Amino acid sequence: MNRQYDFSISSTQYIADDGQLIKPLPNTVNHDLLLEAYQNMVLIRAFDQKAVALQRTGKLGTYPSSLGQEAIGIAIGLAMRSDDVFVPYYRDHATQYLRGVSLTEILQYWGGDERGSDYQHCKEDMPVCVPIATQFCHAAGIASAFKIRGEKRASVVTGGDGSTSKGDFLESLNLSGVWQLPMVMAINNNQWAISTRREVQSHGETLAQKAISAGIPGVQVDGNDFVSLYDAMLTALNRAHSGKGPTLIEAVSYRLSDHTTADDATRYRSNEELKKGWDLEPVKRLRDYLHHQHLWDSDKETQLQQQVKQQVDKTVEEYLNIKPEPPSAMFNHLFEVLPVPLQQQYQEVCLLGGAGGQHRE
Ligand SMILES: Cc1ncc(C[n+]2csc(CCOP(=O)(O)OP(=O)(O)O)c2C)c(N)n1
Repeated sequence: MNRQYDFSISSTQYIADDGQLIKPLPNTVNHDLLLEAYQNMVLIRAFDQKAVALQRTGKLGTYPSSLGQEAIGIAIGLAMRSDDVFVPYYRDHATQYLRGVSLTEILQYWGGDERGSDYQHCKEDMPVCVPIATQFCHAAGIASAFKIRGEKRASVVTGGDGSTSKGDFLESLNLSGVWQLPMVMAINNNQWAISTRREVQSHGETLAQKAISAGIPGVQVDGNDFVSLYDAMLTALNRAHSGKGPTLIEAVSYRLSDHTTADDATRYRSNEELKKGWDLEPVKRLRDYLHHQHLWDSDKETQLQQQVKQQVDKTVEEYLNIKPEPPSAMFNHLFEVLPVPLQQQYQEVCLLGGAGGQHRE
């Protein structure tokens, strides 16, 4: 036998399912950070619940819930530096919010108004990506630009377990290794890609091991444990910022919601499995930990819930008060110069809903 290579994938968890500490907190994490993380996780959960309710009453378009992935979103958002660039997929409301995208903008986007992607802050972050895995190519491009310009910044890109089967993901992963790009790829392995189970998605034991083929570090963390993910993100970002190249992080979580509001997950998964998912969920886990440490109590929780409700209600009011653009606006957001085959459609839409044109014909 010639030369042999041995590989292993590490898997990290600090806070157990019952909120007890398994090992001492890493020195990147303190209690103030955990309180900040918890409060943001509660806010995003309340926002998410309201967004689903808005869709159900016809006031929002199809919406992908982030229920169960709050720890991932908040950890990424808190770990990133403001001059890094975030390249999100469609379940990343939490990170987007921490990056400076307002909750109103998030509702606006999912309400079908492209102005929701014209962020008033964090102008360099990318809009939500709905085509699966294309965002990895965008992130690789952005990271290449940072490298060529000698800027000590990183691109951070997210995707689901399903996205790791796509060529765009694998090509970007490979390129990130060859060019040693300052890039962090965080996979939200929430066990399902619509109705396709994780086991059907890949025969590999982990998704993190895909990093091995690209010659870059790949780690698996408990995606319901804020601490594990935050620490892994900081390590990966430090690597990227100091020119040491990319990292692939697989965060193991569970999608507690339907895939989107257009889906009915009861058609393909059992109640028992969902119940198990709820036993592992991230918000309760961090709250239990904070209780065990005497950092949280029921009065603080009641106060937080009231605060969060007010913030979400205000967001919804703002969103519902936005004057819609005419239907023709969808052409303007896509094209600077309208392609000839679409010109007739544009004229027809203008007749139906009034013009809103900015483009040159
Ligand atoms: C290129 C492309 N193919 C197919 C789809 C349809 N589609 C939307 S979501 C989805 C599953 C994605 O699952 P995963 O990557 O695991 O992310 P999750 O939604 O579970 O967070 C698919 C196939 C799409 N949006 N884009």
